[in-house]
Order: sequence, then structure tokens, then C-alpha cells
Amino acid sequence: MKRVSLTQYLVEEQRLNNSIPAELRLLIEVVARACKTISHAVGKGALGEVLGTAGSENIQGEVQKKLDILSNEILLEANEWGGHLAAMASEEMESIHPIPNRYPKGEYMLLFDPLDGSSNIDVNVSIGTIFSVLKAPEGMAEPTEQDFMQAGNKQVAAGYAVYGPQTVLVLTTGNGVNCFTLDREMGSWVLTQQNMQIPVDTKEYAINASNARHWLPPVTRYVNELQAGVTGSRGKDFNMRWIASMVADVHRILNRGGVFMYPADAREPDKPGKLRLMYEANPMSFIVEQAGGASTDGKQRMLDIQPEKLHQRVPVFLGSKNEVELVTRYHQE
Ligand code: AHM
Ligand code: MG
Repeated sequence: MKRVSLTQYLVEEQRLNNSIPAELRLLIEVVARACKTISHAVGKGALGEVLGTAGSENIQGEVQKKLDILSNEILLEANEWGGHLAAMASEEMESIHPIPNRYPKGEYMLLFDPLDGSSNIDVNVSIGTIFSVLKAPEGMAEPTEQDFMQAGNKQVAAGYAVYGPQTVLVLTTGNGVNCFTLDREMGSWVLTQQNMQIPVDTKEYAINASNARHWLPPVTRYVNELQAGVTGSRGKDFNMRWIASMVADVHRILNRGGVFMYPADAREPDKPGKLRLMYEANPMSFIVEQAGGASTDGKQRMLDIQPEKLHQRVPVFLGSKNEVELVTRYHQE
């Protein structure tokens, strides 16, 4: 088998479609290299003394794990000096991180969830890194949070890494979705899946059913119909999978279809769901759409939402197109 490296893919993609200028290529390669470092730390587990909590909380009041903080630092350090970025933002940092003055600045802005699926870190279940790339607004002087307030349809690239039985990197630059597998011996990313496509129909769904009593009527209706199986209105049996790592759930859906839901519920009307728009929902929605799937907040296309806050939360319905359209229709009725 002829092996295509991430670098070769990026260079050829630029030649063919003019979609990956040198600075963006550098950005993607630096993020990929950081993910390699994170993968290495994750893989060490207890032997690397990286498990457990760090004794701090992030801006959303969530307990930070040692690996959350370590992964955040790895991504910051890797991306500061290359000259490709103007600023970064992360789930683990309250405000944005402008590139320090000692380094040249570039035209891109990077957002990330350094280690998604924190509840799975200490129990050896797949976790991952999610990232989103925006362009700095024309004429931007000192970056502010406001400069990041761009709808998801403005993303120029998005991707995620899964640290599982294999470490994989899934990437889109707006021209389909490709998957690279980390060759651990060689330390290189090798193209292993091209133009990934999510089947439009599915028999699998993912939702944290322990929250069922708090769901709003459209979600209850939809899930009840799935659970009614072959004798119900849908006329077929559905299977349920919930990993509690969005990266791993989305990766399954990208490979064999499915619908992933993290709805808002009746508990805290001011808190629309759990997942964050800018560095979880938007990059995943870009990838899912590029693979022929759909993604909404129950009411509208995720990528068209105008963000108001860096750490804004949003309900998420994504995956196989026909299912996402159905559950979205139930919200509109
Ligand atoms: P995190 O970024 O703090 O890890 O939280 C996000 C994760 C998602 O990966 C996952 O879909 C969800 O939280 C799981 O939440 P729950 O605790 O309801 O299972
Ligand atoms: Mg997360």
C-alpha cells in the first residue's frame, strides 16, 4: 500500500483545490503534532503520573483533570511561535490567549477543547481533542473575544483527534472529510480514510438517557418513537450507544451513521444543554456536514448560529441526515 502522509495530503490538496495555503498547512501540522504529544501522554496513563484531578475548576465550574491542563498547555506552546496565529481560545481558559508580542502574528485564530470526554480519562475509555480554525477579521489590531464571534460557517478548517485503541485525526478544510491514523512506530500521520460519508439513514442513536425525565417534549417524543422499535411508528428497531466522549461518539457516527443528541432540558432554562458552541458543536458540525450529515440545535442549522459568548452552550443534534431532520422538525411543530 502506498502511504500518503498528512504533509503530502495537505500539499497535494493545495495544488488541486487551492484550499490550504502554507500558513494554514503549518497550523494543521502543528495541531497534529500537538495531538501526537497528547496521545503519548494519554497512552502512558498511570505510568506518566498524568491521571487524576488537578485540584482546580475551569470557567464553567467543571473540575479539571491533570490531562485537561497538560493538553491545554501542549496546544498553547506548540501554536505560539509559528507565526500562523493571532490568538487562541480554549475550553480550559476563561478568556482568549493572544499570541505573545515576542512572536510574529498570523491571520488565523484557533479554538480547541484540548481533551474532550474528561469523565473517561481515568477509566481508559476513548477521549480526544477538538479544534476549529477561524480567520482573523480584516484589519484586526489586538485580538479580542469579539473577533472570535463568527458563525460556524466561517470556519476554514476543523478537526478532532481520538485517543482510543488507535489514535486518529479527522480533518476537514471544507472539501470533504479525511481520516489519518497515527503510526506510533514512525510517529507519522498516515491517510487511512478518504472522503468519509455518513449514511443518511441509521438504526443507532446516542443520548444520555439518565436525563430523560428532564427532556423537553420534542426530544421525549422522538426518543420514545425510536424505542418503540419495529412495532412502533418507525417500524424498525434502533440500537443505543453512548460513550460520553463526543469525539468517540461522533467518530462512530462518521464511520457507520447514527444520531447524537445533547439536548437542552428543563432543569436550567438558562443553560441550553451541556456542549459548547465554539469549540465543540461548531467544529463537529462542520465535519458532519462535510461528510453528508446534518447538525442543528433543534431549531436551526448549527453553523448559522451567531455566537454571543466564547463559552456559550448549545443543544446538539447531529449525524445521519434524515434523523437529524426529523428530530428538528419535531422541535418546529
Ligand atoms: P468535557 O468537555 O468536559 O469532557 O464535556 C463534554 C463531554 C462530551 O464529550 C460528552 O458528549 C458529554 O460531555 C458527556 O456528558 P455526560 O456527562 O452527560 O455523559
Ligand atoms: Mg469537551
